[in-house]
Amino acid sequence: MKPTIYATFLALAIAAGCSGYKAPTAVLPPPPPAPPPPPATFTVFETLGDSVSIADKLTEFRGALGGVLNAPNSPPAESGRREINWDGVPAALTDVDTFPANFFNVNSKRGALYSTPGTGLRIDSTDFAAVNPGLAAQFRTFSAKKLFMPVGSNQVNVIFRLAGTDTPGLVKGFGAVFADVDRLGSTTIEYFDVDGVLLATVKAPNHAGAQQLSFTGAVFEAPIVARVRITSGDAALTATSTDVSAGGTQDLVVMDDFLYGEPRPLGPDVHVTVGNIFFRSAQNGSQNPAVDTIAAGARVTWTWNAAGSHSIQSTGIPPEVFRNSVVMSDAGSTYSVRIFHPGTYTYDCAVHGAAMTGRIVVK
Ligand SMILES: [Cu+2]
Repeated sequence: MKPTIYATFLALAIAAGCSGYKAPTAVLPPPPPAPPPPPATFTVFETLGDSVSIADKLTEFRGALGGVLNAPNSPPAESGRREINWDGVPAALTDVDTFPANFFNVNSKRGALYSTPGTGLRIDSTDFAAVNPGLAAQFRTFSAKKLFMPVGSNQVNVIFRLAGTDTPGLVKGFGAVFADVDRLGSTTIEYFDVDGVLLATVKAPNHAGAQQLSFTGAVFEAPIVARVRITSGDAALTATSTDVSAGGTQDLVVMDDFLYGEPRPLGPDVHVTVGNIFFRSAQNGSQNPAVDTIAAGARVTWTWNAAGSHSIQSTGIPPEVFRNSVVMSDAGSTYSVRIFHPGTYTYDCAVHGAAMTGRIVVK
């Protein structure tokens, strides 16, 4: 009867252990292992071909961004998308290395601002033959006839504003058409949240030889992208660069159309008080459970207001989980998370369990 013997020994061991037991005064239970925060989920759209054959994928991408094209200079909208094809840029700002970084939020209001580690931005009507005659046959256009490229760099950042304003915006997705991607990985779009945390990286599909077009883009579940960083090929264009398809060593790539979600404002942060022994919403006073609703990508901050040791412990089922805090006991301690994936996120305190509960609803 092995199980019985086992149980007897166990009972004796517990009894022996408890006989000299004294309640610890300062030792707290170790925090449970933190579950991984839910990844921001997204859908990738990509295709390779000529200006006719890639069009269907762009139509699909537009649908995922939200159908309606909001016209240049129209006020911020609640949904839909914006597009930039460069072709309407005035002649005075074309074929120069000084294209204004704020043109598409000031001159033509579409909520996009650019920056580059290089020395400028260029809208080119010559397929970049004006920069380097050797490139005359290198790049095709998707929408004739202007193309885009930073000057002195292969990288450009796009940050977003509510169209025509200085208010930071977040987009649901972003995609771009690239000309002449020869090498997989030479051309990428990286997506960052409002804190600069990388949410996703997509690689433009490549071809070998023929001067084709590539499209790649990602659409998220909600507007959570504050910045994209585009790496367009291996190197900046120079007067002497030669593409890998023409005997050079570097994959030279330029950009045509940009498509992105309508920039939306970041949802307000919410605050929860951590008391002894309760969680209380600062928004609506609800308590045990404290119940708060946030927009995807917004931040929840818990602030300790009293004595006692408490923690924030996510108690949901993946993917409705977030990273736990450690146990803290000083008044004024804070803990924050951003949650990107819509859903309902329950939590309690690792010290007090079901006596302290809360819930975050992410829309
Ligand atoms: Cu507690």
